[in-house]
Amino acid sequence: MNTNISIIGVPMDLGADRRGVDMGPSAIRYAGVKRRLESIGYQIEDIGDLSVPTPESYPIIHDNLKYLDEIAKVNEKLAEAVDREMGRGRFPLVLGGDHSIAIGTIAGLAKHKKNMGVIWFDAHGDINTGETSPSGNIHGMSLAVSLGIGHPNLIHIYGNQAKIKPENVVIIGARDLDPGERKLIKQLGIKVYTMHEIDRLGMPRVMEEALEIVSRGTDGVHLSLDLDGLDPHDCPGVGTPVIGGISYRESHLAMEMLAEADILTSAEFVEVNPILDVQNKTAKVAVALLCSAFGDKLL
Ligand code: 4U7
Ligand code: MN
Ligand code: MN
Ligand code: MN
Repeated sequence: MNTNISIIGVPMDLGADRRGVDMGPSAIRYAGVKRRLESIGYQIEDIGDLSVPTPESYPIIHDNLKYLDEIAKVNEKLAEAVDREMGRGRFPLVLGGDHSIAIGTIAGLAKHKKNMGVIWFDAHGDINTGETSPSGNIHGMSLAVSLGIGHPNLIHIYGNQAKIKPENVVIIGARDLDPGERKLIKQLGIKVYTMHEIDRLGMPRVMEEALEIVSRGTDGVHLSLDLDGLDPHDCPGVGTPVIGGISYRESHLAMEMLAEADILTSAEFVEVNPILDVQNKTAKVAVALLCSAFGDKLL
């Protein structure tokens, strides 16, 4: 594993309805991300937060793609930052912010990785488009956009169209998929481990299969971890909680198996909402998971 990590904060909340995820990067820093990663042997450079416009200062122009232009601009800047840190030979660790920032993260990574594997850890598929989305919130569209499906202003961010391929993507933890998302997932043949598969096969088997899929023929693996993939009991501080999620232990096991496979080349932790949280619990879980993903073993 690359031991030089660059932290990039993105206080984005234009992609989600509930305000509060803009404080996510700050909450994760407060939970000790730098200190904890340093204590297990990593060199951390925190490049700070990108600037994100305040929703109150902008009108909503497209009801089915809220804050489209502002989100596109921030993601262009994020892509640039990720590209630059990758170019410096560093591991980009992006802290959100709502999940619309995956658009910029993945676009930046795509400059270096032409056949990247992606683990999308989430209660949701985030594979809506302006046409299928029930909310118009772009944080529910970022996987579709990265696959080259969606509004032209989003899919053309930092390079043309598809940044990743459906056969290199696995979704883990899904339990709230909209009708349009189900259709697209089937059409593209994306491998989804819903809560049903996790209950049935168990997390060890799910991760063995998932790791095989994302590492087969790929030139890197990106982890896009939405904290709402976990059960709201363990992670109450998320914008769109869905009951019946992945447990604290199962999620740690998943991260530990990922660390053992030693394939991770970038990661983002998103959707931490301190306003809805209880004593920064969700940010603390994010940091604990991060340490497991980076190979922390207690003994
Ligand atoms: B998140 C939703 F309708 N699917 O599109 C939508 F249920 O990044 C939720 O995973 C999206 O938190 C959640 O608005 C996006 C909804
Ligand atoms: Mn989600
Ligand atoms: Mn998400
Ligand atoms: Mn969410």
